[in-house]
Amino acid sequence: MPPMHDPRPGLPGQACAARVLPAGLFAILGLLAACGAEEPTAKRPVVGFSQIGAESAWRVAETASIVAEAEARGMELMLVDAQGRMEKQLEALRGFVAQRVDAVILAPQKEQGFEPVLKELKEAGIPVVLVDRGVQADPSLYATLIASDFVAEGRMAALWLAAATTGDVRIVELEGTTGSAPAIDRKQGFHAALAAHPRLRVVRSQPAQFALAEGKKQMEAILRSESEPFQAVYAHNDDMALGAIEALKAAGRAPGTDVLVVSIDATRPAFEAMVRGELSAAVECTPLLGPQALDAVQSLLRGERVEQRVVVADRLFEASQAAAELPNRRY
Ligand code: GZL
Repeated sequence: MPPMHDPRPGLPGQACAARVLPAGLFAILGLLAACGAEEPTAKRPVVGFSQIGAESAWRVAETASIVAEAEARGMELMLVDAQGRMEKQLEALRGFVAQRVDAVILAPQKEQGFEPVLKELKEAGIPVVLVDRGVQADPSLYATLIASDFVAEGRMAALWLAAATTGDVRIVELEGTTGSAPAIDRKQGFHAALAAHPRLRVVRSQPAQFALAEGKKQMEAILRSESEPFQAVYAHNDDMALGAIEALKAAGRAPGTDVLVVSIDATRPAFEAMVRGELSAAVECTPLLGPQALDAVQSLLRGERVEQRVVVADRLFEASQAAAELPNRRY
């Protein structure tokens, strides 16, 4: 029986085990023979995935992408959701060491605090693929970082705001999770770009942890306390922007019209807000990192080297493009 070709990348041994086997023992034996008498119980690779939580639509989409891709490639994924608690991520990673998983995918909540456990994973010979956020640690402790360039995202948001406005612009900034790579870098990129546009000035900057409810709460507090009007909101992600939009509307402001709102992620809810004219622009930061993450895992399990840094490309969408683009959105 000619071996069926499995188009999905996989380990040679795994190609057999991951294939969809036709019914009937004979077919299975024939297939195994074609794979060179593979053990019928060829071990599927076990991958530990330490995920931050489900704080935003982006995060939920990232988890779904990685889970779906592991499944499609016949790999066993142990997903541990830390529910936004850093200590639970560290606990999960030490659990992966104890269970001797074959590889780890990590979305690190903050930049600081992961180096000790990354050393333990390295000592255990377990390769680590970082996705979506970086860490302050010796780069030899992880195989690769697959993430967007958050500094560039912040710069794109600032340059768009400069091009979309004239005269003085007072800006309110809603920051992502304190200490996280995207919050640090999106702030840095935005403020560095503003240096060339002194008429644009950030007058308030508040952390809102990438969460819609917190974005709304912080904006309500700012609207109560800010004596002078502001003309723009820069949110480090869509969820906080959408929360701020709710607060602005409740206060009688017209988000997208008398106060421009620019955010990052470009999730489907952001496109829907742009179609409504409430969100002015969104910088895309794709969460669909499953294929690249599992490519890296499979390369590492084959003993191959991988790029230390994979930069995921981003682009900005304006409200005028939203209706045409919305049907294409996959998260
Ligand atoms: C970016 C990611 C950020 C998103 C937020 O890679 O870490 O975390 O921008 C998410 O929506 O909560």
